[in-house]
Amino acid sequence: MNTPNSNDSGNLKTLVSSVVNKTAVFDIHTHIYDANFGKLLLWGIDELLTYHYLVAEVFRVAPITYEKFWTMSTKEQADYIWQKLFLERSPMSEACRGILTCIHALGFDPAERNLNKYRAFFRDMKVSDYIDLVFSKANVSRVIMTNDPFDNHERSKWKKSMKRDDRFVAALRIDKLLVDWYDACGTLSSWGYEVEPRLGNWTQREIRRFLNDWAKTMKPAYMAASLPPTFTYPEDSACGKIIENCILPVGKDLNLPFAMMIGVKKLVNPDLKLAGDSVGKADISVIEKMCSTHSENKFLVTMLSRENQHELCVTARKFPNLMIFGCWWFLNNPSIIREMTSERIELLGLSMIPQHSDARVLDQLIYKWKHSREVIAEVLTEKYTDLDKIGWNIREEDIKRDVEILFGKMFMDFTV
Ligand code: FIX
Ligand code: ZN
Repeated sequence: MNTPNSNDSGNLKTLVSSVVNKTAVFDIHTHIYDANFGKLLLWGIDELLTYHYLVAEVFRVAPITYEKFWTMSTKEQADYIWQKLFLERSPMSEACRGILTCIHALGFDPAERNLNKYRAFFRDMKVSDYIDLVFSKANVSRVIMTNDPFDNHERSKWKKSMKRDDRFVAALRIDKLLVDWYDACGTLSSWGYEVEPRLGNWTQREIRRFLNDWAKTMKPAYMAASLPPTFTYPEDSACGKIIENCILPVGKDLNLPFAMMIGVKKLVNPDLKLAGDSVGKADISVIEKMCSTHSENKFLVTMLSRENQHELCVTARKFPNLMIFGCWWFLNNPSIIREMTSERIELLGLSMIPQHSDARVLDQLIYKWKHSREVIAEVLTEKYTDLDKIGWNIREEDIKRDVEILFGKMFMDFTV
C-alpha cells in the first residue's frame, strides 16, 4: 500500500497525477456521435481547426468579411485559421493550444508546423479505428451525446434499427420544445401528436407521450436543454408549462434527470453562426425553486456565467437532488477550472462532477481531458496535502477511489 505523505509533496503530486491520468472518465456531455450516425460525427484536423471557438478568434485578427469566410470550404477555412492563429502569432488561446495537444498526442511533431503533413495521417483513417484511438489516447470510457429528435438527419438515423456503439450513451435534447414551442407544435403535429399551440391538458399529455416515445427509442441518460440567462421558473409561459406538466412528470416516472444548461445568450452576433453565442448571469433562485418543489426529480445543472458558480455550489449544498457538473464552454479554461474545482471541493467535497468536455469534434476528447486532468490533479494534490498535514494519512487506494467518484461513479450513483 503506497502511503505518500506531505513531507514528500513531489511524491504525492506524482501519485495523484498518475491516478488521475490512469482513471478512465465517463464524459457526461458532448456533441460527438458513434460512427453509425455518419456525417454527424466530426473528426480530423480540418474539423478541429474550424471549431467555432477558433472561428470567433480568427475574426478578431483577420481582415476577412463574414461573407467571404462562410463561402470558403472547410479546408480553406482551416488553412486560413492555421495561417492567422498559428503561423502569424503564437497559438496561446486554450482552443489553439488544444489543437497542438492533439497533434502532439497523435505522434506528430508540432514544431514542423506542417498542416498538410497532419492531414495525410487522416486520409486513410477508418472512423471506427480513429474512435478507438481517440478514446484510448483520451482515456475516456464512455461519452454522452446530444441527441435532438427535431434534427431531421439525426431522427432518420434513430428510426432505423441501427447497431449502436455502447460507448456512446444518448441524451434527449429538447431545447426546441422549450424555446420554440410554436414551431415545435407544428412539427409534433406533423408526426401525429395531437397538439395545439395553446398547450391545454390534452396537448400536455401528447407532449408527455412524445417524451416517453423518445425515451424508449434513445434510452437516454437524461433529458437536457440549454436555457437563457433570463430563464425563470415557475412561469406562465409555454416553457414553464412544458417543464412543469411534461418534462418533470416524465422525468419522475422514468427516473430521468433533467439537465439544465443555463446562461447562453444565443447569437449575440449572428454573423458568427455557432460562434455567435455569448453568456449572461442567470437567477439562481430558479434552481432553488425547482429543486425544492420537485424533490423527487433529479436535476443536473451547469451554468455558463463565472458569476453564478459560487452560488450554484451553495445551492447544491441545500438540495441532494441537485448535481452540478462541468466547467462549461467559456469556463473551460485552466484558470477558471482551477477556481471552480477548488470551490466545489471546498463546499461539496467529492459530491459533484468536475468536468465534461463538450467535445464537438471527436479528437477534442484528447485535449479537453488532458488539459482538465492537469488542473484537477493539481487541485486534488493541494487538498490531499492539506489532509496529510493534519495526519489523515492519504493512501493510494483512497486517491483511486476518489478519482473514480469524480470521473463517473458520482454521476452513475446520482442517476441510478
Ligand atoms: O448547448 C450546448 O450544448 C452548448 O454546449 C453548445 O451549444 C455550444 O456550442 C458548445 O459546444 C460549447 O462548448
Ligand atoms: Zn454542449
